[in-house]
Amino acid sequence: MEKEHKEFYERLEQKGFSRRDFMRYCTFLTATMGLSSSFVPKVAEVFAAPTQRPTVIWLNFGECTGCTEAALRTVYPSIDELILEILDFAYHETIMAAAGDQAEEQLKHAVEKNKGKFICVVEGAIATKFNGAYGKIGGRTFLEIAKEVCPQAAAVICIGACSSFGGVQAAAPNPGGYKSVSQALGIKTVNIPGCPPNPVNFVGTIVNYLLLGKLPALDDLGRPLFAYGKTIHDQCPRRSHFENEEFVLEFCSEEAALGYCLYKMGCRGPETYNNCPIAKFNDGTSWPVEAGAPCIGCSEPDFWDKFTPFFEEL
Ligand code: FSX
Ligand code: SF4
Ligand code: F3S
Repeated sequence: MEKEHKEFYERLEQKGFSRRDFMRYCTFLTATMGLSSSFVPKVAEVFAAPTQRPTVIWLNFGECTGCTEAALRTVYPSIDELILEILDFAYHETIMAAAGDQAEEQLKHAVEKNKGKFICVVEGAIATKFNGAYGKIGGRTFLEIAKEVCPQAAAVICIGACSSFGGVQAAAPNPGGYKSVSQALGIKTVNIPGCPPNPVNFVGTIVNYLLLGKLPALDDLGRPLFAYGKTIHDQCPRRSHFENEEFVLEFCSEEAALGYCLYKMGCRGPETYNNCPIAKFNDGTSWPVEAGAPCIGCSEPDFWDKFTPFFEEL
């Protein structure tokens, strides 16, 4: 165990993170997961001395790879890369060395070898019209690949708005008949929506699974309650301005500089469930409303259709 710890901290240092940065991250992660601070050492152990590293098969369908970028590269090197310490990636198009036929072989082999045990992470929506012709990899449709891989997994985790709810591909007029994974396959999935989602909510879901042996509690849209249990509006630091009817009516105005409420600039915080005000992005740097942009509701189903035109009060 001691040796493992030492090697872990050495690897961390090579990436530019001190033991202290790591403990800070574990404290933040534990709080985000809604666990008491007594869990911090246990959460640290999950990374520093993993007793299991579940196999992950990560599928990319109709999407922009923003979810992968958010999870692995926001600030390079990112502390979110710690996910690589606790998961064994058997297939991930962006980070694996194999390409072409070799990659396809790798996928087939990984599914066969880990049947019923692997975690399937899906990024992107699935085209369903015209036999799925709107999205193919290696000559096979997204739908074919998903049908072959997802039902064999121990759990299917949808990362991002696209796999969770369809995302921009499924926005009207949706010529390809794009659907979320659960709609396209008729299965239950754990959904981590956002465009892109906050990596900490993905990492929290995985750590919950490794630490407590189960997936976190979900809302009726499949979203972990620890992250999506409250609206943006209920956690927003600008909320008192909303109550006082102090609104920004124009970007770059005096009211904007004063940090007034963005409701009249189209903020969908009241309709949107997510933990952005608390978790923030890029290692806690900021989040849309803090940066002066209204929330566009990126973690809600059909937000492209439901919440556009953006930047206008509905
Ligand atoms: Fe979708 Fe992921 Fe939006 Fe992009 O890949 S959630 S388009 S930010 O990033 O799937
Ligand atoms: Fe609510 Fe948005 Fe105003 Fe914040 S900025 S208080 S989320 S309406
Ligand atoms: Fe998305 Fe709104 Fe958060 S736009 S990133 S849910 S503040």
